[in-house]
Amino acid sequence: AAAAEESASTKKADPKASSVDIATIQMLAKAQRDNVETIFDRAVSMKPCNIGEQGTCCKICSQGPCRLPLPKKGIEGKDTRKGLCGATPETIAARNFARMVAAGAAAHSDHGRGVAEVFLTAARKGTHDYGIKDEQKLLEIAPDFEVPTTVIVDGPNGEKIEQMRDIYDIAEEVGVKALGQWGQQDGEIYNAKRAPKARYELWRKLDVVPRGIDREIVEIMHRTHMGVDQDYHNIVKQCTRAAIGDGWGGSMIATDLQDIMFGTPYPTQGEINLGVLKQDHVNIIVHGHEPLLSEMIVVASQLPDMVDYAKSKGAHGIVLAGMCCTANEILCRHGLPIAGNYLQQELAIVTGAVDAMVVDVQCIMENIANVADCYHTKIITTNPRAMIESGHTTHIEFDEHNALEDAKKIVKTAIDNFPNRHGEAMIPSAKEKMVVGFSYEAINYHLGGTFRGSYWPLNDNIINGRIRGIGGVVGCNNARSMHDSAHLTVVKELLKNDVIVLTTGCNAMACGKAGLLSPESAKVFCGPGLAEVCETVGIPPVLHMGSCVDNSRILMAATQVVKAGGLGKDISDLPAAGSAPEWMSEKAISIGHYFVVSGVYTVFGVGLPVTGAPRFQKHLFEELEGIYGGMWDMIVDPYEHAQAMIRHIDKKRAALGLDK
Ligand code: XCC
Repeated sequence: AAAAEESASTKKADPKASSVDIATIQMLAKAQRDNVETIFDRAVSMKPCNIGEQGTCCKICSQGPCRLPLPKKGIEGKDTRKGLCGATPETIAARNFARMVAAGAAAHSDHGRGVAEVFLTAARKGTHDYGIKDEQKLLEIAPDFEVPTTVIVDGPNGEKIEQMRDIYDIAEEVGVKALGQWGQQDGEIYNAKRAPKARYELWRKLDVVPRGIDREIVEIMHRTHMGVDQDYHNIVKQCTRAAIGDGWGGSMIATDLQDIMFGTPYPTQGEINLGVLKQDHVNIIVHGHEPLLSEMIVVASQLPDMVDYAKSKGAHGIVLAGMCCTANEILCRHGLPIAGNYLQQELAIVTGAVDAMVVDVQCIMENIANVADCYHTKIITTNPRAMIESGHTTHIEFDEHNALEDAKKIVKTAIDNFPNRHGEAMIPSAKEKMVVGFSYEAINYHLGGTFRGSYWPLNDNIINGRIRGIGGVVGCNNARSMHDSAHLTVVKELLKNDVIVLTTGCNAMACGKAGLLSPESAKVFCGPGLAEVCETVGIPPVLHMGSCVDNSRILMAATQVVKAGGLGKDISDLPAAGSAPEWMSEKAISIGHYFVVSGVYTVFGVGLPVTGAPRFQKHLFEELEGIYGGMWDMIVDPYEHAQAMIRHIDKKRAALGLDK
């Protein structure tokens, strides 16, 4: 057994078969030369569990785990599989699915809660480090929270005058009401009404408008406890409440309040890939998700005394680069470089050039501590929710009330580590330029105030067929799937067929590395209609809208398209489809579900843990269309995946009477 273990752990991934990204291939080869094991190697040594993959392993009580794989010869006649308590494969798979929605919604929403708390502190002027940067956005969202922006006062002659309220008073009231959305027990979350009227009314009719963000997540945990909800339709209904509470609730509040505090993204230039690191600079990578931390590290790393301190240690300056969604946050707001997406986190350390990797929450692989141990990199954890049990990480807790000072301490720790590099680092030369920062406000602005404006009439171009439809392609990397490959195949196939792509998360980074986020790429990759539109307006054919909580921007963009008119009354009428070709995290499941119940046909790659429960799968993949107008699908082959999206787009075009 020991020998088998030995040989399993010494299996190595083939770098060229692991990624389409040259920097990743080079660093994976270096890791292997350096005898450093990465996720790519473990993926070839460890095979996933077949029953878990099907979604039919139940371990919610201690009488199991009950394992209900599909019989090899398929189901003949009645499906008699059941767990000890009698749970059907449908109940088991639906409960497992629901728990993924709960975890995903919890992750995004807890992020949003943290933002709302800091926002409220800033509104009450309880911190010097955060303030109100985008007043316009605050004024735009205040009415959604039923917060008045003006007040009526008596004029000098007794007449009534309408006056603007103090911006910090408005902010405080918005902050209190936003924060209240988590603990609300009854009624409806405010943002549900932001959806197109038809969608909101459908949700009301179906009784799925979330009462409060936390409540719906807790209720999933209760319903999926042993012996509670045993009807997969009813379990999915609760998934719907929690997922809407994520997309239109916690995530949307996170996006909005971050924009107000740190600025709403507008198109800006940036650079991506491991080539952004510099040999003669202190390199700091901020990795994770919450911009509360990274925004302050941006400020701290640019302070003259910090730069001077770096120089005193022999460096020429400081490079601050991002990884995962933290990267998207600081890229879209400040144009700061991105080192890479999820599967590149270990490899950034393998360069030997990263003096500190600063992490907060989500998508942080535990193995970065082991990899860092082989080089000089300091892993700095910062969030009390996310520590790594290792002798080799440093915890510098980030307290928002003392934000800048904490950030300076973190930057100083990185600088102090610069002289400890083990000789010459090896930094790949690959890096790519990109244009990013397409918030829906930015898109609106570029359209001259409306999607049907004269500058960039998106709706008109969809109606006249130059643009065939809209694809939202988002989500993670997955070590079970060649790094970035499915992302790029899906996106390129959509572009070739005149489908404009909105992107966030690790897909956005894959597109950036492949040059798809530059306006020049339109003439190389797009069909003639889309190329013409992109060239006229000067935009890339793939619009980078931000991080994964910013999928809420895609919901709002879709809503704006509906409201601009000419393409039906609801999101489900639009010639649009969603995709996550390389998903891996539970957050992706919550995102997928809120897109589906917002009316979007949503295709996942890699695999979905529902295949062992055929009736549950049918409910998600077919029956939901009759209820919500959107449904799930899973297609591993990326070409077929894109073709299915295009077929759906064409179906919607036909229903709208276009292309006649
Ligand atoms: Fe997935 Fe969200 Fe993480 Fe990238 S970073 S791996 S969740 S796409 Ni957001």
